[in-house]
Order: sequence, then C-alpha cells, then structure tokens
Amino acid sequence: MDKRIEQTVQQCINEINNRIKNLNRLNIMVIGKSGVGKSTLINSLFRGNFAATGLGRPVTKDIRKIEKADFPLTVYDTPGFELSNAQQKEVKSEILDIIEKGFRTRDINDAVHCIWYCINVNGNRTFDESEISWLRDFTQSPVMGNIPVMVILTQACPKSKAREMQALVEKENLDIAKVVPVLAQDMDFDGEYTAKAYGLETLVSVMSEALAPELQDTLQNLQKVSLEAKKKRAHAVVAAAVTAAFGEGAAPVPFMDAFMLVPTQISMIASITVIFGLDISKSLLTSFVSSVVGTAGATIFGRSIVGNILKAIPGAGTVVGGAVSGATAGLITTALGESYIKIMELFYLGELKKEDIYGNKGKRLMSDIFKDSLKNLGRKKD
Ligand SMILES: Nc1nc2c(ncn2[C@@H]2O[C@H](COP(=O)(O)OP(=O)(O)OP(=O)(O)O)[C@@H](O)[C@H]2O)c(=O)[nH]1
Ligand SMILES: [Mg+2]
Repeated sequence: MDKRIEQTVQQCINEINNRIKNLNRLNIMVIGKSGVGKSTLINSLFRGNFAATGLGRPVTKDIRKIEKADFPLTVYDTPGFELSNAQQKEVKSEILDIIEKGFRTRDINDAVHCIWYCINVNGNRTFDESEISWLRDFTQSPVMGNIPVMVILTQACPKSKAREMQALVEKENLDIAKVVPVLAQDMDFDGEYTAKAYGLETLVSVMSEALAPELQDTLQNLQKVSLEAKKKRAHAVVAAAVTAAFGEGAAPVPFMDAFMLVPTQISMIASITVIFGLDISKSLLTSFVSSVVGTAGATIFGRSIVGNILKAIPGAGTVVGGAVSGATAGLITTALGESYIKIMELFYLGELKKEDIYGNKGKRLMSDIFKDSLKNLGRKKD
C-alpha cells in the first residue's frame, strides 16, 4: 500500500480510538419488579450482551451497578425488587441517594441520565395501583431535577392489552417523558403462535429525544436495534463536516496533492465509525478503514481517472495546480462519507462479511459505491 495512504489510515484509527475512549458515559437507572424483563430489555437494546455478563456490583442493599470494560454504559439495576410496603420507601431513598451523589460530582460521566421504570404487561391481569403511587412520589422528589423518566411496558403482548395499560398510565398525568410498550424478544405461545418483538426502535428514538447532545454519540454507539437512528446521525455528521470545512466560498483545497484525507474527513470517518459501534477487532477495523481510504484514494487521486470523475460532476471544475475548489472538495467529502455509511450499513446487516473486508470483495464494493455516490452527486447538481 502507498505509504501516504497507510499514514492516513493510521490517523483514522488513532482518531477512532481517541473518540471511543472519550465517549461520555451513559448512566441508566432501571427499576421494576423482579422478573418483569429488565435484564432482557438491556441485553436486547445494547450491544455486548451487557446485563448477562454478571450480576454487577452491589452499591446499596437493593441496587447493583453493572459496568463492562470498554463500554460507555452504566446500568443501575434493581434485581429482585418486590415493592412490598417496607421496601418501597427504602428503595426510593437508595435510588435518590445515587442520583444525588451523581449530581454532586458535576461530571456528566457520573450523573444518572434517565430512569426506566418497567411494568410487566404479560401476565398482569390488573394494574398495580401501588406502583403508580410509588412513581408519583418518586417523580415528585426535588432530587430528580430534570432527569427524564420513561415508563416501559415490558413483555408488551398482546398489543391490545399493552395499549390499554399505556392509556391507563398516561391518564395518571405523571411527570414522565413517555410510556413505551416494548416486546424485547419474540414471544412463543405453545409453539403455535409467535408474537414478534417490537418497540425497541421507538425506545431508542425516545431516548435520543430525551438525552443531552453530549450523550447522542454514546447512545448510537451502544444501541444495536435501530439502523435508521444510526444512519440519521451519521448523515448529519457528513453534512456538518462538509458545511464546516467546504461551505460556500471556501478556499481551494490542496488535497489532491497531499494524497491524504484532510482532518475534517478523518474526523468524519471517525465519527461515523463510533456511531455504528461495531463489535470488531482492531485488525478488522484497520482493514475496514484502509479499504475505504485506499479505494477512495485510488479513485480520487489516481491521476488517470481523476479528470474523468471530476468531468462527470457538472460545475466541479478541474484540478488546478494540485488544488480543487472548496465546492469540489465538498462533493468528494460527501461521497466519501455517504459511501462509508453504506459500507457500514452492509456490514451491520451482515451483507458484507469479515472475510469480504479482509479480501478484495470489500475493496471492489467500496470502489463501486464510491463512484456511484460521486455520479449521483453530479446528477443532483444538474
Ligand atoms: N419472549 C420474551 N421473554 C421475555 C421478555 N422479557 C422478559 N422475558 C422473560 O421473562 C423472564 C424474566 O426476565 P428478566 O429479564 O430476567 O427479568 P428481570 O426484570 O431482569 O428480573 P430480576 O433480575 O429478577 O429482577 C425471563 O425468562 C425472560 O426470558 C421479552 O420481551 N420476550
Ligand atoms: Mg435482571
């Protein structure tokens, strides 16, 4: 591989590692009676089989803290929560205590960012009034500040019953962000009928609306259920990168000469990688990035075709003295970003496999997608 491409790949990898290391930590408090499906929900929403890796560490009598190396997530879990009269008060004060301690650090990484209060739909014949009064009491505590509370109706089938319960909770006018019915895993009934899982994508979008901007990358990095949410954030990254660096009136960019990605493009590639949060090894990531950067480099900078590519884009101009106009650099950056998103998507969906990335298939695919993307941009400009 060309030394200069190798160097760019290394810069990308460094930036990706840096970003991952510096992601803000998301801290969620999960409350709900024993067996409602708290652990199942966590494992279904987040990558890494998070809650199954252990019981976590007890931080109070009733609350456990689950963390995992290299995961920007803390879950405070209340396993075995029964909500007997005696326990009600105790658990509430333990929870508020943890929240207060988090606040006091004034560090976003230690604050509790949202509360999931889980109520089981399946098998619940009636609605438990004591849970509602507990919730009312809890949400009214001054310690709560603006922490969003989501009431999650777990094992939410049949849907009609879930909707009924949702209406009942909403009627209570509690100070909560949202009631979200979720069936985290398909549910089998006597092998005759299977209810399909649903609601996890909605929960991701509810979370995204409720969380601070500083936690959005973390949320996307961790969640494994909504490709749409990842893509939406990734497209926004591309648009922002292009506007910031190559917007209207930008000066010519000398990157044809340099044969490398400029910092804006490296940072864009890193952001997209973080958002997709693929569980892959360092060596696979390196192959992945070098395939993208290498093919983009070869396509754009290959002296023989660069003229043709640019000619295909109306108004893109030509290479003058080793520089391209800001607008052209913008187009190329958009094509690079959108192609990278497409490749990530194929990998996420399992349509592109590990061995494809190590081999030539990934490179060919990247090259095709990249050229297509450039052509489409050219068409859009007409
Ligand atoms: N099919 C299906 N089963 C679920 C779902 N949620 C929970 N379950 C089942 O319900 C049982 C209890 O779920 P858990 O996730 O362990 O419940 P929990 O709230 O963590 O329980 P504790 O840790 O004891 O407080 C398990 O057998 C799960 O497989 C779901 O969405 N679909
Ligand atoms: Mg559990």
